[in-house]
Amino acid sequence: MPRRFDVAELIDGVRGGDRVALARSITLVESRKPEHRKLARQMLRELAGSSGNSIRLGLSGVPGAGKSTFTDALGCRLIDQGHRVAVLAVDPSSSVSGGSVLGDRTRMGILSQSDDAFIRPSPTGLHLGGVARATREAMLLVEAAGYDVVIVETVGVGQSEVAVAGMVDTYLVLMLARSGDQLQGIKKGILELAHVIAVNKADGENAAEARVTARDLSIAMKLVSSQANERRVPVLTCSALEKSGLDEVWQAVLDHRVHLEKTYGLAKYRGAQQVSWMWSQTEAAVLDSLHGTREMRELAHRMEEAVDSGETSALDASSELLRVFAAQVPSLDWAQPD
Ligand SMILES: Nc1nc2c(ncn2[C@@H]2O[C@H](COP(=O)(O)OP(=O)(O)OP(=O)(O)O)[C@@H](O)[C@H]2O)c(=O)[nH]1
Ligand SMILES: [Mg+2]
Repeated sequence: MPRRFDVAELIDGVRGGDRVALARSITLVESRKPEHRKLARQMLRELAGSSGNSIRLGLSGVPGAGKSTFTDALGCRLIDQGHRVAVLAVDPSSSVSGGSVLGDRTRMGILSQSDDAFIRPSPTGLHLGGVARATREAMLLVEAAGYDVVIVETVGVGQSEVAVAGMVDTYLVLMLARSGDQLQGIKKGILELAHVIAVNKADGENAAEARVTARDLSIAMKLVSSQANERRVPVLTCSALEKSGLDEVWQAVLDHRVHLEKTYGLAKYRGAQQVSWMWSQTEAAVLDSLHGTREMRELAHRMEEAVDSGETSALDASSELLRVFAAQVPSLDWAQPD
């Protein structure tokens, strides 16, 4: 891979829908190198006016729920309707596994061959904060390249779902019939993020059970809902394999957008997401810096021991940490928050 990035060339390429330039511009936003971060910011600033014009859909579900199969089937359908579809992934474990979305490109075999689809696996070698940041920025790039549906896929475990919910307009959760994880999911708060739920694999012998699960989930979702007059989260069934129920799921996604627009406003919703993104980036940077220098780490170690042994009070130690940190602030480099 060449080391140098020509921002002007990348911007032209992205605007012109050139896939190689788009892929390369995403590689640039995935880089943590300070000089690359500077270039990435410059590129994103210049492309800001061209992004935002897409339906941003989050998709999650436990491994094997059928996310890739679903994305393939839905994506092809949307392309037939004239859309251009980008698929991104947030999978912090992919640095270990090697990237599941890339790994199962075969499951998106049809979509990956379309000129109107762009599939990008989760970046590797970054922790969740870095993956989330890179994916957000990649979303802006694919939008600037003219993709008007962006599907951000994530596995149904842990914090990555919260990160994805914070960057999309509509959050779709794929479930399995009788997987026994429905109520657990609710407890974990995963379903609280959902705007649309679909019980997948509603085919063959499984169809009846999927319908029962959907009904049970629908009842359970009413309990999750905190206000009586809140929008009811639709719980549908579909089969990604047989391509049934997909139009209904997509319609529910569009209905949610209409609801969002009417009640809150899409622009305001995205604005609020940006505000919390601003804070999470700022806070993460401060926290990183707090532990970022050798002097701070050594002081932290000493303070921990002193507090632990009762020699110093927690409050005094905290004041000391802050005093030394504050003295370092003017010389810190904040350019690289993750
Ligand atoms: N019967 C049936 N099988 C399905 C359906 N959708 C997916 N599958 C199968 O379920 C298995 C897992 O599907 P994937 O699409 O890879 O699931 P995934 O959620 O992307 O899985 P991970 O990438 O591992 O998280 C595959 O063998 C699919 O063929 C469906 O609607 N019906
Ligand atoms: Mg998959």
